[in-house]
Amino acid sequence: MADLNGALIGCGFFAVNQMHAWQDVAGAKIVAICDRDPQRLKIVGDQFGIERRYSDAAQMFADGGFDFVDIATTVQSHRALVEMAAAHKIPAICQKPFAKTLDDAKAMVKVCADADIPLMVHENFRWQTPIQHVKKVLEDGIVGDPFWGRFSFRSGYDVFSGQPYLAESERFIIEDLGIHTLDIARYILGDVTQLSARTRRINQSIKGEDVATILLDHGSGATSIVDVSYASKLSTEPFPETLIELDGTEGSIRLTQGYRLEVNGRNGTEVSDVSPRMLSWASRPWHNIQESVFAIQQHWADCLSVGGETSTSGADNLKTFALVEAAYESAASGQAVDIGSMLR
Ligand code: NAD
Ligand code: 89V
Repeated sequence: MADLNGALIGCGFFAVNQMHAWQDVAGAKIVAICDRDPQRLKIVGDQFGIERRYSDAAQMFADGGFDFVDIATTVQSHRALVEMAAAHKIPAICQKPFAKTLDDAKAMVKVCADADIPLMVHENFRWQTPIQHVKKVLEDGIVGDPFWGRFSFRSGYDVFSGQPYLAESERFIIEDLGIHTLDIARYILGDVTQLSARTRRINQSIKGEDVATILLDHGSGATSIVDVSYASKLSTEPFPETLIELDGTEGSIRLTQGYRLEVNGRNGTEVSDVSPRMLSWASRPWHNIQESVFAIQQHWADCLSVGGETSTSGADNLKTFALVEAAYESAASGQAVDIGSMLR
């Protein structure tokens, strides 16, 4: 079967990972790129040998010649670009955060459903190798039914040098990073019915919150904590590892720093190394994220060629995005927030 041809919009900091990953994906390749910043367009075009270059996404869609679009811009442009893709009936991948508001996200899902095109959110953290291992242990029933969990990302990494816009946003850690951790909590323990959140801003030179603690009630009856921080000064910097604790009716799982997985279950205690692969273009400490970028893009190419909904479809991501909105609402009001009513 011929390769799927893709176009990528937004040639910034993170798109370089996406472009590398597309080179490794079987069955898809990028044939056109777009960025309104001519310098970024040239850097990425030259690095990856892409001849078709656009400063205007509307012009690129009008010219066509591609089977899907990968939207790698920051959130402000997501709705307009997804709507443009739907208008041209082009299947779309959209980076996280999916939208500025839940209402925008719902509208984006609807416009793609109405146009009958697949829409996937580039929510890659659940595709990380260690997270996939945890999911498999649960699915194999080794620890029984999980009734409690903790999903933790605590770091002192300077995320602002690579992504300076993060220091300027009124909403920071929940919208940018907690969104991944909340998605992992949903992926592992199922959908959430209610949550409560508390936030803090420790780093006074940024605008948004950099610490959040979120208590989740899952529909399964499990309870979990999602805690995220960019203000944690640790002896060994764990960025960008998500650490997981799960207690089940028959055992427990601990994913600890250094990609160490300890499973205490029906077969006794087993410890394994679940480190991500170091792809040829990857670099530490980002290799965990970089491998998941390849994995989610391969998943997209596979689903697009044979059909079937992606794991992080737009519709699925509404349920993660609602948790982000709810966390801000709860932190502001001090009250628990019901998730079901937000999704109706
Ligand atoms: P960036 O600012 O470095 O890059 C964005 C690029 O998009 C810029 O070059 C800008 O000129 C271009 N752009 C913006 N609007 C445009 C438009 N309408 N048309 C054409 N070009 C446009 O941002 P970044 O750090 O690369 O982040 C991009 C997205 O990726 C963000 O949503 C961010 O949250 C997400 N991200 C995801 C991960 C992950 O692991 N999933 C990691 C980092 C960043
Ligand atoms: O995923 C992200 O958007 C990134 C990072 C992992 C560094 O938080 O900002």
